Amino acid sequence: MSEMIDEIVAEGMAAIAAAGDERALRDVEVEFLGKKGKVAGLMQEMRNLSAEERPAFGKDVNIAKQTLEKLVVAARRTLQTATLLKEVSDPFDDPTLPGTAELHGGLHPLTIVTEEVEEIFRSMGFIIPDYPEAESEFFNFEALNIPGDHPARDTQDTFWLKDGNLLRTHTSPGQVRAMREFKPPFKAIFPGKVYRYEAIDASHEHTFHQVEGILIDRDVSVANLIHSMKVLLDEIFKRESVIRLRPGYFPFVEPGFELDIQCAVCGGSGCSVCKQSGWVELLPCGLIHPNVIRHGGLDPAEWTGWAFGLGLSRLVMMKYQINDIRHLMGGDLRFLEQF
Ligand code: FA5
Repeated sequence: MSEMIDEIVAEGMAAIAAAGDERALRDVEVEFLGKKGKVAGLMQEMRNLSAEERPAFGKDVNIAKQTLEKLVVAARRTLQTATLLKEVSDPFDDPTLPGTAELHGGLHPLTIVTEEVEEIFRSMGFIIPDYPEAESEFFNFEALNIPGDHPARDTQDTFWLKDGNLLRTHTSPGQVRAMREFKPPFKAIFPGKVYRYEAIDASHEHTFHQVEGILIDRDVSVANLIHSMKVLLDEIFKRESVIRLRPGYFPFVEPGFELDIQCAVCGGSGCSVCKQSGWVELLPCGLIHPNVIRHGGLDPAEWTGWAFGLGLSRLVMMKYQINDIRHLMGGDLRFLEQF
């Protein structure tokens, strides 16, 4: 019986010595020391021994097992050292060279400014619902007092979808959706992407971002609207902004205003962003038209409100002094990595 043990130990020692890499060594380990390995097989032989012979045989098998285990550990260490030495002695591999820099993602400037705007409004108690980009003709136009033959439709050339719906041309459809969704009084903003089938240039994109704001309450006044818009712009630009107010026509507000901001890219002297005028159209706004309030399911004799539609893409351009809107959605990493 003890020859059997010696034979297996000799066989195991030879196999361990012959294992050329860690994987081969692992196979040898399993073959001899695994649960169903050769050493475990020796233990099965105990059944054929007398009670007196068993203790000595068990002891010898244990010694054999420990011998092989120690040899496996030593062989593994030798193989690992050899691998390491091979790596460091590679003439093309200089371990003192700096590693490859990791690439880190960053937030898009539109995301940064959207989050800022959301924070300003959230702190003033506004809620921020989300409304669909694929919109119905009813919410995008009719509910906003823009019937099919209205000339205002021409100012917002539309991408129509095959099913008769459209890609929203502005965030204003959310006005009626919000009135139907929330119990007045309430105030809400909804930022998002809008689409217009129009020629693009340094200040016009076919896909751009707006933030709509709406406040519904009793006895809302123009003075309240203008004050709120001023607070908003001062908060966004973190300084007193230079603005001007012009009458503006939008069928869904009455009266309506165009609130322009002095161009921050050129400081008012004229550039491609402001089309050499020194001013950027940024914040159209007005008191919500009674017909729109009615479409929202509210009684205009009781409820009034104001709304604005901030050109978010242009705001980002003002904040970061970007002179061409096409950079924003162009996907050029050299541009985006600057933020
Ligand atoms: C509207 O879209 C109205 N829905 C805004 C509104 C809301 C008025 C609530 C009154 C009350 P307008 O078409 O002017 O209006 O667009 C709003 C803003 O979006 C503009 O002031 C401008 O900053 C921006 N904008 C318009 N067209 C483009 C474009 N092609 N590319 C980038 N920004 C644009």
